Amino acid sequence: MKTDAFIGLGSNLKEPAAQLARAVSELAALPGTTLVAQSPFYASSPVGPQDQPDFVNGAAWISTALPPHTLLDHLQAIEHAHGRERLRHWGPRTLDLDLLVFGDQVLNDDRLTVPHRELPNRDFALQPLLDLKPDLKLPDGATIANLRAQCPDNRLRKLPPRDYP
Ligand code: A4P
Ligand code: MG
Repeated sequence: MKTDAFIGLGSNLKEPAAQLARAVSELAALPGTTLVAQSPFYASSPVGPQDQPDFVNGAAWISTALPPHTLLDHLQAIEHAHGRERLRHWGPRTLDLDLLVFGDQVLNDDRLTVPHRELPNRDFALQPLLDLKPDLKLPDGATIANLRAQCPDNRLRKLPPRDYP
């Protein structure tokens, strides 16, 4: 059985939009997984430390037979392959892949909190989800559209398609 999952993508180092584009192809190539759609990419002001470049953010909708913790292993392996180092909480990074939503599952353990705990506070994650699936709901019934309307504004700027090397 396959589950619809939504992955948030973020980067603010080393040609961020190209990092995201590559990551989408890598997600599409995961075992037991197909890419349903990818969102437009957005430039966004950093949340957290302000002494870092703007981010590029987007999201991918996948359909996967992988269980959530195995999917997280793969997300972390992809981050690692992009040269991701964990230097500073909410600091600059070449690639951040967050499991935003995994079907209607609610997970809370030492490796995974799903839906992602910061999702309601982040327009740069909510807007791409809204682009992908305007009627998407969280397991508690909250609609992405309502969360997006209530969320702090982070100066999102939609990037033209394929605006990367
Ligand atoms: N983890 C728990 N739940 C999840 C989940 N749903 N998806 C655990 C992915 N990982 C999850 O993450 C730390 C641990 O979270 C992982 O080991 C995993 O087991 P990390 O990626 O190693 O560390 P981090 O990214 O520095 O911390 P955190 O809290 O995940 O940061 P965020 O939430 O990813 O935020 N501003 C803009 N404009 N755009 C951004 O994309 N991103 C961040 C990072 C800050 N500011 C930003 C952006
Ligand atoms: Mg993260």
